[in-house]
Amino acid sequence: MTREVNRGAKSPLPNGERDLEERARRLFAGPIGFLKSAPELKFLPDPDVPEIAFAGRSNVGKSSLLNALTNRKGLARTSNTPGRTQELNFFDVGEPLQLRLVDMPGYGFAEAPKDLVKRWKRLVNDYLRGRTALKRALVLVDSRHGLKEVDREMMRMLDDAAVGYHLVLTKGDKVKPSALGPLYETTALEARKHPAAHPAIFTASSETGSGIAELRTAIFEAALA
Ligand SMILES: Nc1nc2c(ncn2[C@@H]2O[C@H](COP(=O)(O)OP(=O)(O)O)[C@@H](O)[C@H]2O)c(=O)[nH]1
Ligand SMILES: [Mg+2]
Repeated sequence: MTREVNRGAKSPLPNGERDLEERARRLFAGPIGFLKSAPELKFLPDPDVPEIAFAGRSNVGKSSLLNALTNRKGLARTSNTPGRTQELNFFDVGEPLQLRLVDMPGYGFAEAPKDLVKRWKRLVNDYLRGRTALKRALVLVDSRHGLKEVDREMMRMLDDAAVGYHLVLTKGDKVKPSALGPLYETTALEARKHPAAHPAIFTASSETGSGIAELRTAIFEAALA
């Protein structure tokens, strides 16, 4: 269990898990490329490999995390213009293809027109409910803010669609180490109330790279192990 309380401490891993971590590292160091954007379900790629989806409020650090995980600067666009992308973005990982990362449109941006929110909900809900290739989701939560009502709504959507997910506390470098522990505890406590939430939650920083290797391993494990 202590391994799951990922606060940057190095705990010795059993051999099998070190092997997983190394395989994950190698996969993410290899070929990765943008496949396509799907503004509607009919544009989804064939569900021929496992998918891992990323969700989170706009500006939570989703694009930065995708770039950090894949060790590439410009793979996912990082921007300060929240709520502009309204598509599911697919990234192919591995050659031959092993898995897909799916960047879901951000939510919770202020002043979103009602019909845009409706469209977002329909697209995301339909994807979550109908996608057998979807193996797990990561719900990103800004360490400075903790869980917000919009995040809980996302968690309920995943619960209802029976898609297992991990919470990931992002921008860990932005909060004091002394604040990260209590934040971890309250977030984990709340995760326990959600049937599809995995008890292991992660902390990460795309800035310092802390927690990134552990996340890669979790993604690898969820998709391929
Ligand atoms: N300090 C710090 N800033 C981050 C981190 N991740 C993202 N950011 C910043 O937060 C802002 C939003 O990031 P972005 O990845 O575009 O968020 P997205 O809207 O969720 O895709 C940008 O200014 C990033 O540089 C992090 O781990 N640490
Ligand atoms: Mg983004």
